[in-house]
Amino acid sequence: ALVSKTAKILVVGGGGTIGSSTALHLARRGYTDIRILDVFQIPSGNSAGNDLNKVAGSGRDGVWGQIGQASWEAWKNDPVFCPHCHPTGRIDVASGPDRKADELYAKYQAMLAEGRGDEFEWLDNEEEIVRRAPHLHGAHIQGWKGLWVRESGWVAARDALDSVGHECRRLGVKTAFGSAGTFKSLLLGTDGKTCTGVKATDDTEWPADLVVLAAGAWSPILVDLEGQCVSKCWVFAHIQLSTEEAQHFKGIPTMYHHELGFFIEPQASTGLLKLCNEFPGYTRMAKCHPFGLNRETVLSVPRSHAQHPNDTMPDEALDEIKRLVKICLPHLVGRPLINQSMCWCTDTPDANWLLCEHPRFPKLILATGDSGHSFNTLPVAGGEVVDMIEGKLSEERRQLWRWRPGYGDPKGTGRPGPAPKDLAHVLGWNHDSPR
Ligand code: FSA
Repeated sequence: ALVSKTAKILVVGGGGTIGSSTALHLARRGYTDIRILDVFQIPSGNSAGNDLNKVAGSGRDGVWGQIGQASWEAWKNDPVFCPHCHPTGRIDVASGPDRKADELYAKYQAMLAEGRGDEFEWLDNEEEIVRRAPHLHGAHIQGWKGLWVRESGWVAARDALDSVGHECRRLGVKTAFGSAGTFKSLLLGTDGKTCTGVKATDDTEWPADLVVLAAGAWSPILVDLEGQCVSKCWVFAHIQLSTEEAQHFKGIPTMYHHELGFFIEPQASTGLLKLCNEFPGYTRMAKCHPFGLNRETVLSVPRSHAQHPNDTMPDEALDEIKRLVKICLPHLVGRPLINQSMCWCTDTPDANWLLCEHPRFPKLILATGDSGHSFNTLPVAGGEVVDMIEGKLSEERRQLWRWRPGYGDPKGTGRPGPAPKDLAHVLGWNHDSPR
């Protein structure tokens, strides 16, 4: 293990998904001196996890399948998480027959071969889809194919993060927010490289034996990650449903379409239906100066909705959300799209986490590279980070999460399809201050 149970540990960006989970797992394993630093209290307004809901559940294969399964078990059974879990099932759909439909079918066959046939169902036509997803009655889904996934659904994201925050405080985790919690630089020891703490923007110095950088989309602009993470934003909007309308959607499975987007059962208490389009994300290239780089550089710099609530959304993204409504929920066409917002994630080229010690700054642990699939893992992500700190990762996982500049897809997208556009090149994105 890198440190003892009484070591002073800082979790930078600890108000978000990977950070709060790390603080929780450290506390549960008996570490006694943990402090979360973040711009905002948990659930941090800068976190993509500070959201009405997120897709969750198992259904992938390989290591991510194992992580998904462990996460889903915890979502269903761990008292910190289970009040926020909605096991409605999920349907992954394709406008097939196409490549995506073939891929889904191959996945179905693989699950059958593993003896997990009862967890999945192949939906070969519109009628079979509507039987699992009655709210798609009247939708324009002729010819569609789908895979129903039983061990899945959605989670009330903000509420779950809040729950982690409460549990952390109950277990004695300390916090600092605002300018005293906002990262300015690392503190280094007399050798000029060992990380010995963090300096905040108000110049508070927080000494530490170990620093975990879990700042999500902000990670690559705070500390030099040598191009391993590219931060991007994604878009969502809500439709306010009446009580009766929300009742009509009660218990519906999450629907995910790899090109059109996805939506989730509306929360009973608010009747808000969240809608997302699916696309490669937008960057926002701007000057910045990450710690550890001896000059300014240009990287994709996140711009938080919480700090810039008047920013608008690109027209094309709104059009795509309207297209999702038109195809899947035609009876809601024309309804106001409210609470329009963008949230920021950071992608690695191979879509695997970056969980390792920074090679140039011993005692600085990187816990980032979310790649869009970490919220699902909120109950276990931090356990993976602590396993890494304690030297308990399997060789396979140590390899997956390792420091790896230059590895993988040189476009740095971590996803198939076109490279992301920059916000500077799309219409309709207005913001209230100069870039
Ligand atoms: O399959 C899923 O777990 C949905 S991930 C949600 C999402 O909005 C992505 O669709 C998007 O591409 C990005 O990765 C952010 O997360």
